[in-house]
Formats: sequence, C-alpha cells, structure tokens
Amino acid sequence: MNIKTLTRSLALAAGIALALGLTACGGGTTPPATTDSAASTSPMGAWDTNGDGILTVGFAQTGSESGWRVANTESYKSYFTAANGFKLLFGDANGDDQTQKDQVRGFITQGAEVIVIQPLTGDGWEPVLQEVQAANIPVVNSDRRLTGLDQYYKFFFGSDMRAEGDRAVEWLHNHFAAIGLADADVKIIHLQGQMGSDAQVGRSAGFDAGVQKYGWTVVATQSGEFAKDKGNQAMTSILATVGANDFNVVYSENDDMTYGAIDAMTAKGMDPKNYTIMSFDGNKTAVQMVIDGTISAITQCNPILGQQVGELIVRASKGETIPSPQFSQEVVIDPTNATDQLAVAFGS
Ligand code: GYE
Repeated sequence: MNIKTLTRSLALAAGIALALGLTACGGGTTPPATTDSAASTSPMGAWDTNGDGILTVGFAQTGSESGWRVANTESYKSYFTAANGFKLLFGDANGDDQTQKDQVRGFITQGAEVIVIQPLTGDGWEPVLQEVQAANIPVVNSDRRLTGLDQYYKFFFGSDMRAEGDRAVEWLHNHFAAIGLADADVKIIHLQGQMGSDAQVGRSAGFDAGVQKYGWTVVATQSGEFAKDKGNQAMTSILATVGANDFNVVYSENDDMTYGAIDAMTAKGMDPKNYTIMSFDGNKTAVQMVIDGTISAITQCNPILGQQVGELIVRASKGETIPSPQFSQEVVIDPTNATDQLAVAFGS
C-alpha cells in the first residue's frame, strides 16, 4: 500500500469513527473541522488539508536571471517530489513583478496547501498576501525577505543580505590595507542587482554604510539586474566615460553581472587583474576566477534552499513553531579558501 492509499484509508477510518461517535453522543457535540480530522491522519501534517498524504506547494520563483537562480530552482525541483511527499506547482515569474503576483493568486485556485514566495522585489505584496491569508493557505518566505510583512508568513529562510553587504565591505577594508591602497584613493564602480529586491537592498545598504564609514569614492552606480548581459551593458556604458585610471574597484552584486563587467573591461583593453573585484554568490566559474586571480573575492550566498525549506515546512505542518528569520551560514571566498570552496561550490 503506498502512502497515498494508506492515508486515504486512515482518513476514511477517521470519518467512520467520527460518524459513529456522533451517533453515540446523539449529535450533541461539535465535530472537529474536516480539515483537522484529515490532517491528523496525514504523514505531512495539518497543512495537508485534503489529507491525501501529499503537500501541494505553490512555489513563486523570480525567474532564471542568474546561475544562483538556476541552482536554486533545481534544489526545489529535486526535493519537492512525490517521493518526499510533495507536489510542486512551479511559478516562473520571468523577472516580472505582476506575473509573480498573478501566479501566487493562481496557486490559490490550483489547490496549493502551502505557498513559498521568493519575491522578485518587496513592492506591493500586501493585497496578494491578504488574499492568500483569506484562503487559509500558509505562506513561507524564502531567499529574499518580504520586509515588514512578517504577519503574513510562517517563517523566513534564506540569506541575510545586509550581513552579506557588511561582510563584503569589511573584506574590502582589510584588503585595501593589505595592498597599501589608502581609503582616500579608493574609487569604486558599483553594479547593483534587481532594484528593490532584498538582495540588492541589503548588499547596497552594506556598501553605502562602508562608503560612509571609510570615506571611499563611488565613481559610478548602475543596475545590471543580476544578469550577465545587463551587467555587461551597464559596465560598457559606464566605461564610455570612466577611464582605466578613474577607478580601481568593482563592487558587483552577483557573479553573472561580474562576468559581464569583466568582459566589458577586457573589451576596453583593461586587465581585470589590476583591479579589486568583489562579487556575490559563489558559482563554480566565479570561484575558479578567484583562484585564477581575475575576481578578488566573492561574498558567498547559498542557493541550495529546497531541502531545508521542505523540511521546515513539514515540521511547521506538524505543529512546530519554526524560529524566524533563519539565515544560511555564509563566508567570503578569497584566495585563502577558494580551492576548498571550489570543491563544494554550486552551479557551473
Ligand atoms: O544573489 C542573484 C539572484 O536573491 C540571493 O538573486 C538572490 C540573488 C542572487 O539573481 O544571483
């Protein structure tokens, strides 16, 4: 007997017992809600509202803009399987805010029992979250935080983006001291991620605080939306006016934009190895570039969230209160640890 058949039989048995109980008591007591009686028999816990032993999870993904994102999607698809007790409804917003919200609304009508939201940006979520709440569907927030909307979700699991920004800044500060670059001579090109996303907001806020604290100069700022081609376009347009000696640092908020920026520098005849380049994420290719000396350091960001989120969902569904927010453990990858990190790095 598979788990679904077993659960169905248990649900049926519970239904019969309930009916008998009601007869015996003469119908004087209020029977528990059907969802509760079904849930009590499900190995997936109370969130399995139809009691079929399978949790139907709507997963609102931002798109496929980066290597991080591809690895993140893969971690969900490989964990949220029937064998692990899940059915995954996958929503690919393809980088569009409105599409993502429509997909979340769609999950309500498609019978989602849990909705995992990895919001593209933090904007305009409240009405959608209210609809989900009215439909009694628990929400889990992962990857990028839904800032200020804690009351609408059960727990957050992902990265502390502001801490990543701070970590990057402290690494840069120590590095400049080590190479004898005075703060007054630091001239930075800042490539930002998707504007308004928690990842951009946190990494940029850490950066801005560092610029204030150490008195560094920012020579140009543009968004490359976390994508290689857009990072390349942003850097190309910056380098139309910023010359090879007008900057000595690139702070790029993800690896894909870093690849695009390095191509733009090379196209202009600049040697990236002459510059301090700080990237974020830690794809295999980027870690190899740290070993080769093309990228100076990467502030790591872990995309492999599927299994951890899945396990937390089941625990919450079984009644546990999950501490929130919960953050991945992350480090800075530089020449001192890059070889070890390459062995465990994600993606290609
Ligand atoms: O750094 C970037 C991706 O939200 C942490 O989104 C994520 C970021 C990641 O596109 O590569």
